Amino acid sequence: MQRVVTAGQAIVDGLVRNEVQQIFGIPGVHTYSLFDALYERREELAYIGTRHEQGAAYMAYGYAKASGRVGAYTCVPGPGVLNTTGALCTAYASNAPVLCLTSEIFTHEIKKGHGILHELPDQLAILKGLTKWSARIGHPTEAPYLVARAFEELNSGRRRPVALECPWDTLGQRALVDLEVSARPIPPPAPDPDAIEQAARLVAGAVNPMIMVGSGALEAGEEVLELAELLQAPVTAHRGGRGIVGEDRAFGLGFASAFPAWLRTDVLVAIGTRMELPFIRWKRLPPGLKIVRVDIDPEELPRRPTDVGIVADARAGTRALLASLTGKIRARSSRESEFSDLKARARQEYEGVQPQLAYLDVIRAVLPRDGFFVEEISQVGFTARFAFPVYRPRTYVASGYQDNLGFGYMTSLGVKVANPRKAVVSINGDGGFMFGVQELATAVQHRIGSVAIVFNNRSFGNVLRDQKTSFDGHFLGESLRNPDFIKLAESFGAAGYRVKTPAELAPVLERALANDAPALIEIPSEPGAESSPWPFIHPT
Ligand SMILES: Cc1ncc(C[n+]2csc(CCOP(=O)(O)OP(=O)(O)O)c2C)c(N)n1
Ligand SMILES: [Mg+2]
Repeated sequence: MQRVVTAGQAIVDGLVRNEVQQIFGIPGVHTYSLFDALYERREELAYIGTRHEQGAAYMAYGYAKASGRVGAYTCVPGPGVLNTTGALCTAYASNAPVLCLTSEIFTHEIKKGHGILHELPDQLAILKGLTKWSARIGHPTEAPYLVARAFEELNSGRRRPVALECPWDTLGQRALVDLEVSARPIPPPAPDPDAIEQAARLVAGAVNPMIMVGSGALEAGEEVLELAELLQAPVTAHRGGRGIVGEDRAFGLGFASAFPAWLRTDVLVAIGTRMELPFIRWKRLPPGLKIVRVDIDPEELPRRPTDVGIVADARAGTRALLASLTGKIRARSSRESEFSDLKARARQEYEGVQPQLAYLDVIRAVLPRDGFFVEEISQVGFTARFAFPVYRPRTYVASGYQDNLGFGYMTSLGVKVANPRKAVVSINGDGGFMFGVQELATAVQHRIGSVAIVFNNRSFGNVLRDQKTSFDGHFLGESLRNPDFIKLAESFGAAGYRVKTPAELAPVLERALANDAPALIEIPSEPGAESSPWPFIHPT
């Protein structure tokens, strides 16, 4: 179908064709033609305006992480797009399909250095350095092809963010454009039969196998569980893979529970994971360990020692491994009671991580099984990684290896937009929450009922502990003088609650979730009062 349209209209048409239903953003003079096109298609593609570009990008990130659908945002070039770089590197770090849509200065001004509004020396180079793929749309006729290409990148292989920029003049330029261009993602490679055979032989001979999953295995829950049952192997995950096998099931183990089993592991089956746990957190490999990996990204495999690497989609690769194991493996006796002992022992060991654990227990008890939990870089967040059981894939939202303070509240709004009927809780430190506090206004304006719990210890608590224990109490930059969080929430039009004990939290959280409206629950405490979660993340 050929029509005379602006590049802005062609881009928006491409988004709609690729089933984008939601976009977050902030407009500006460079993107007016894009916004006019969004206005035309507002029934098909909903728009949520945020109070800072980082909010838009984190909401797109949360939307993508929680749903598996593409999370899209738009912003002006220069400072606008730079404001989103923290979220872009987070999406890159956690394999989230995020689309950044921005503009550029006038085409004839690019790289001239005249000092034009929002000019950067080389914006496209910055975008390319932060994404899987980025391109400039130089003419309206290119728009459908480059939008399709963006979706090919978003939906092929390892899912990571992409960016498109279209100069101010081009966005409003009209041309006869062929709009009917479909994205054709590259199909994943079929698992190599020789590699599968080799892997199956290793796995069949394992006495103490372990399965580790990352966000690459989010869609492979059924296959992973089947493999776990066949091998009687524990399944563990660090962040992105949590809930693929529910941690309330016999085979799903939080990483603190899995650690003692790790020390005896002879074959690791790692599916869709960089293996951060063994190589960066646990920092030791059991003697004689063999590693079998399934990963869609061929560049990922050589980064770590790998005995058998299978380049495949997690589902197809695991399915092929299962098929090859039939006949090679005899029924194994149940190890379920061993796994529940491991869980009970770990729980006993980390019982002392207080008061974080007591609060997390309450949140777990109140949050429905399919509710979402958005962590933060905080005392409660670190504890949650091993002590907050996750039951379903995608319901535990983290920031991947960036661990970037402040992502949580803004991300939780995107999670809620993608799942309007599900409960969404974000747990924030007082420090991290203030990174995105302005998005309380977005939550109220657009009725996004995510509940923010703010643990207010009047400090960057983690910094405080490190300066106390490792730098002789040379405190600098750790202490925070905060606003009154209740008044703050209320001034935005959100509900504000203050609770002082885990017991008080339960009814308040229940109420806040039942109201399904923006809410902030402050939990005050004294600086430095939390016990350290770190021994369970980096065990010695
Ligand atoms: C973007 C970014 N800036 C700074 C840091 C360093 N950092 C890690 S934890 C932390 C303190 C967090 O304080 P708060 O949110 O109040 O949580 P608490 O540790 O007090 O529970 C800081 C500053 C970071 N991880 N990311
Ligand atoms: Mg704090």
